[in-house]
Parts: sequence; C-alpha cells; structure tokens
Amino acid sequence: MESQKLDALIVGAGFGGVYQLKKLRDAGFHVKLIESGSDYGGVWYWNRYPGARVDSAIPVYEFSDPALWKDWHWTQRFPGSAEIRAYFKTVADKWDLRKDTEFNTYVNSAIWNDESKTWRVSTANGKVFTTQFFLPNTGFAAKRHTPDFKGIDRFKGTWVHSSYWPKEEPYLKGRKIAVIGTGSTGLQLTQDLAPLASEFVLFQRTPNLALPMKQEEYPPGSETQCIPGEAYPALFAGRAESYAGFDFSFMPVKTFDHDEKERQETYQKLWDHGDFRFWLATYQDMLFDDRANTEAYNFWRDKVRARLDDERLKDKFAPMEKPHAFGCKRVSLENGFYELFNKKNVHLVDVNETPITEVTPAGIKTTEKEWEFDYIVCATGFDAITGGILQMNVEGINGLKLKDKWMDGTKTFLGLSVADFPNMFFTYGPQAPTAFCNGPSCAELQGTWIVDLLSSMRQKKQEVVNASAEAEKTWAESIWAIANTSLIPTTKSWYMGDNIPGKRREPLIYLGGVPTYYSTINECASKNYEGFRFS
Ligand code: N01
Repeated sequence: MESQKLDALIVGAGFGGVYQLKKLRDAGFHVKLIESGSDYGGVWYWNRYPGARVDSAIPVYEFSDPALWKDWHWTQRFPGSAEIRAYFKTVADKWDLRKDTEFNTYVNSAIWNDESKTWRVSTANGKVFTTQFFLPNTGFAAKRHTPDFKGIDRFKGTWVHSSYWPKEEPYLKGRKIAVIGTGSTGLQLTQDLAPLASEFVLFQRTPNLALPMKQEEYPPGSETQCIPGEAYPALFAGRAESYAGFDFSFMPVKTFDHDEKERQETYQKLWDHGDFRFWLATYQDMLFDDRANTEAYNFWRDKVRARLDDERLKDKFAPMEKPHAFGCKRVSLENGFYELFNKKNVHLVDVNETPITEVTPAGIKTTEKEWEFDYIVCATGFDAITGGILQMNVEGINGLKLKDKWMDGTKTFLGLSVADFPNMFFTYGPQAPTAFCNGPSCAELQGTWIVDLLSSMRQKKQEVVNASAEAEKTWAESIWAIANTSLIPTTKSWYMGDNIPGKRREPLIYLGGVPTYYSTINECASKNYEGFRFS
C-alpha cells in the first residue's frame, strides 16, 4: 500500500495536537494531524452530553497566542462544551490547520522500522503513513470505560456512554432517567437531566467531594470578561509557575500555621471564590498531610450537609468520617447539585449498599428493587491516561509492544517518551503532570519542548532519538517516590489506575507540580537532552 511520507504525524486534534501542528509547521516540518472524530476539540469533540462544561475558569483555559485571544470572547466563566468546540473552529481557521488535518482516521497500529528509521502508521480507514516522528496527543480520556453490566444489551430503552452522546439530541423531558457514576461527568449530567426528568436516579459508588463552581455570565458585547487583555500575557506566562498550571497555586503556609479563626476565614475565602481554589490554592500541606486534609474535609462536609434536608443523604454525600482523602480523587465543580436531591423525584442509590445485579429490559435491578427507566447514561469514565496510547497497538524496536513493556509497570522518561520507542513523543500522558495540569498549559509547555527537540535534531542532522533505559528507570522510580510523599496513593481513583478492573495499581501522574516538572524538562534540554541518545 502506498504510504504518505511525513516528517511528523500527530494523532489527536485536542489542545495538544493542534498546538504541535501549528508549531511544527511553522518550524518547517512536513507534518500532518489525524483524528478519529470528524472535527477539532479532542475530549470536547466527544464529550457533548447535556451539561458538559470545563471546570478551569477562563481565560486560563485557552492558548496564549494573542492572534487568538485578542478577538475571542467567552460568554461564561466556565464555558460549555459547544462553546469550546466553537473556539477550536476559530483556532483551526486562524492557524489554517484544516489543510494538514485528516478526520475520521483512527490509528490501528504504529510500528517502528529500525532499518528505515521511520514509523509506519496504519489506520482503520485504510491509510498508511510513513513518518520520522510519531506524536500521540490522545489525551487522558480517549478510551471510554463501560462496566460489564449484565443484561445491558437487552434494555428496551436507550443507553449510552456519556462520551458517545448522540449528535441528534434525544428528547428527555418527562422521561425516567438513570445516571451511573458520580465523577465530573455524572455530576454535570445530573444537574442538567434531573430537572427535566419525571424520575431521576443517580447510582453512586463513591461520593464526589465537589466544590461550588460559581459560574458567571459574560454577555456578548460586554467589554471585559473578568480581567483586561493587557493582563493576559503575564497570566499565561504564570501558568508555568503554578502547581497545576493555573493562575493560582498553593499558599506558602501550612494548615496549622494559622489559628482556628484565621483558618476558617481562609477556607471561607477560597470557598467563596469558586473554581478549584479550595483544592489547589489552599494550604500547601493539604494533599500531603492527613490531619491537614481532614481539616479541609470537615469544612467541606459541614457546608454540604447544610444543603441537604435528608439525614440519609447527608451521610451518603458528605459522611461525618471522610470517605477518602480530600482532593486525592478528581474534585469536580458543581452548580446546585446537592439541592437537587431535596426533590421527591430525584433519588440516590448507593451501589455499595444495594449493588446493581443486572440491567433488565425495563431498567436497572439492584439487590433492593427494580427501577424502570427510559434512558440510562453510563458516566463511568475512561481507561485513563494509558488507555488512549495503548489502544493504538504501538510497537518499538524489535517488535516490542508497548502494552507488553508496560505490563509490569508504566515506564516513561519525563512523561514524554519511552525507551526503545524511538522518535515517539506524547503529551498529557503517563508520568507527566497530566490531570494536575490545566490542559492548554501542558499542551504549550510540553508541546514547545517537543518541537524544540525536533528542531534541534534537524539542525544537528540527527535522525533518531531514544530515551536511555537508565534515565527511564530513574524517572519511573521517582514517580512512586513523589506520589508516596502525598496522600494520593491512599485513595482509589483513576489517578492510580483503580477504576479499571485488572489494571495495575500505580501512580500514573507526576505529582511534583508543573514548576518542578517544567524546570526538570528544561534542564534536560539545556544539558543537550541528557538521558536521550541520538544517532
Ligand atoms: O469519569 P470518572 P468522568 N458501578 O472516572 C463510577 C474529566 N472531566 O467521566 O468513583 C458503579 O471520574 C465511578 O465510581 P468510583 C475530569 O478530569 C472533566 O466523570 O470509581 N459506578 C465514578 O463515580 C474527570 O475526572 C470535566 O467508585 C461505577 C464514575 O463511574 C475525568 O474527565 C467534565 C462503576 C466515573 O467517574 C473523568 O470524568 C467531565 C460501576 N461498575 C470530565 N464503574 C470538566 O472539565 C465506574 N463507576 C468539568
């Protein structure tokens, strides 16, 4: 089969992929972007369920290029998924991306050829690419997870996974609706669907310790949207200085450095601000010290319990004893979520107490009763972080399969590359600050580093780059060591691979924070890319 020959092939048209397409093309590379969806947006292309919206406040959640932000106006502090897709269309037009993008193109395999020193990438629609550099930008949520619910295919109503929402909006008003899962998606769906439904049931396995979003409207035509444009460049530059790539960071104070009064006032201020500040701009020991963590949880718990009428619901959503370390499972932002359960037709089922036994033609059967539904939404998440890259069937030197290499533990160098998988670099993947880094921030920080490396190789006439096994081993070990200083491993979450039956339990994320990560990858570059071998 005739293949398209390229310098670089990017997979995935989310923030990471489109940024690298623009930058590599500007640097003179012959580059192409392929994407399995039919438009730009990445997770925002796929996640179009009712209520889907970002929980990073703008303007931090966008590219720093003034050619983009100068004329762009968001209409909300936390824009919805459709508005983010519209933003991507503007990016595609202004950066002239379409001529180098192929949609509806799903990668079946990517195989390194050690003789030609190229990757051969084959796709489900019969295309073949031969490329010097292979750049997966598949993000952390490319492989959806639907638990194996017995009988689900016999269900007479409609069931969907949240990230595969029908393009033609289903008519849901007055219907009986179930949502399974209480992650960010389950909460957002509940907020939009519970008010429509005649009967609504949320199936919860673990409570989501959600924070108030404090949405704001920025009507079209208004002059500014929270901060003036002159402040943008400093704000974007500051993302590299923030633990999670935002425009805020942890306070340089520990929880018990403050007395009770000052601590409560501090919590209240963070609470009132909305967004992730109560999680990621709070006392610096909150994610690292259990007593500090419990103090934050107790404040959160009392706020939430006060919003619920029913004692049982108080204990289910916000138990007196913390159910897990606060902030060690992805915190979500909510808008009136808890109050919805004060209504008679909105129910919570705790699947630990009354497990789902099967899906029947009429609905969902638990050990307690059978619930009837017209519509079931599985908001059951993703094979996060590693799933997207592994499902592409990647093979490195001597036919080494990535899934075999990672069988006894994920190993990367700098969360960007894998030894014996030469000329392959990914963003927002395993062992990088992924998920603890605002998406566009990491797209730019990691993307720039990758483009600089490729440009440097071209200048030095180097063909192949491969991470050394020793450097990779050291990096992989440091991931556990850093994680063990935090409370993250104490909690079951997709950060640790816990949500997928049979998946290895390990910290999938670099938890040292964006500033340390950024200085580490930059130091590697400044030392002639120490830890990499070139030929
Ligand atoms: O997925 P999740 P998500 N029976 O994995 C439950 C980002 N995001 O789509 O917690 C019953 O978080 C599972 O239970 P448990 C964000 O980073 C961002 O919600 O494992 N329940 C959990 O409650 C987010 O973290 C935005 O015990 C089962 C839920 O399903 C990430 O995407 C919006 C089950 C899955 O939650 C993923 O979020 C949306 C079973 N067999 C998403 N299996 C914004 O920016 C799983 N569950 C706002």
